[in-house]
Amino acid sequence: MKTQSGFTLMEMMVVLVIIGILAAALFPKISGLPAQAKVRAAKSRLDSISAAIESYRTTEGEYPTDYLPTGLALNGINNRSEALFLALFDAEYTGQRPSEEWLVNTDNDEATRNLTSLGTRDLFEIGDAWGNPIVYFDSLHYGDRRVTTVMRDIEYGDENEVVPHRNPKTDSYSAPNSFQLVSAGPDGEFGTDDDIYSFKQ
Ligand SMILES: [Ca+2]
Ligand SMILES: [Ca+2]
Repeated sequence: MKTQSGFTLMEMMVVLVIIGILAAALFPKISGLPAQAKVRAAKSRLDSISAAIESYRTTEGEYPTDYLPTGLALNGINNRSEALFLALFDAEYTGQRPSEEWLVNTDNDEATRNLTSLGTRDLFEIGDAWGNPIVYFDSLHYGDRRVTTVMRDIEYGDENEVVPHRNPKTDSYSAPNSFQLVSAGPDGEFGTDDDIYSFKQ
């Protein structure tokens, strides 16, 4: 009886050790990065996408358009983010690209045909560190209407509108001759103080 009980205890200890090892291995992924580190990661992601956009300009002679091609099934949401995705993942484009792991599709839409090198019709957005679409503004269209975005953690149809950033002192557009990338930041909402930009405000 005593031997039986001791053996069970040892089994339990072995199981606990295994659980401990698994927990240690999985913990960083479960807990995620601390908030500050995540903001830094988000900024460096914007830098990386900016570099890809500059690479596109070098290769193609102009910045990617933030207009979707005509003839796609359009839902009017995430358009400018999706246009950037289509440009940088175009099968013909040979320059620098953002990581495929950053792609999200918060409005779950598809193009009427396959337009990218990925072999799928998904109209992806390039997501920020919190899985929300990064909004892209081509300076040619700053004056055009605002863009509507669906955020990851809110119900479909609960829209978040974004406009290009302006210098609060001069009221002129920031990055007037290039482009703007905007992440909604940790709060997942555009137009608040924690928004992250690809340029100096
Ligand atoms: Ca989409
Ligand atoms: Ca925000």
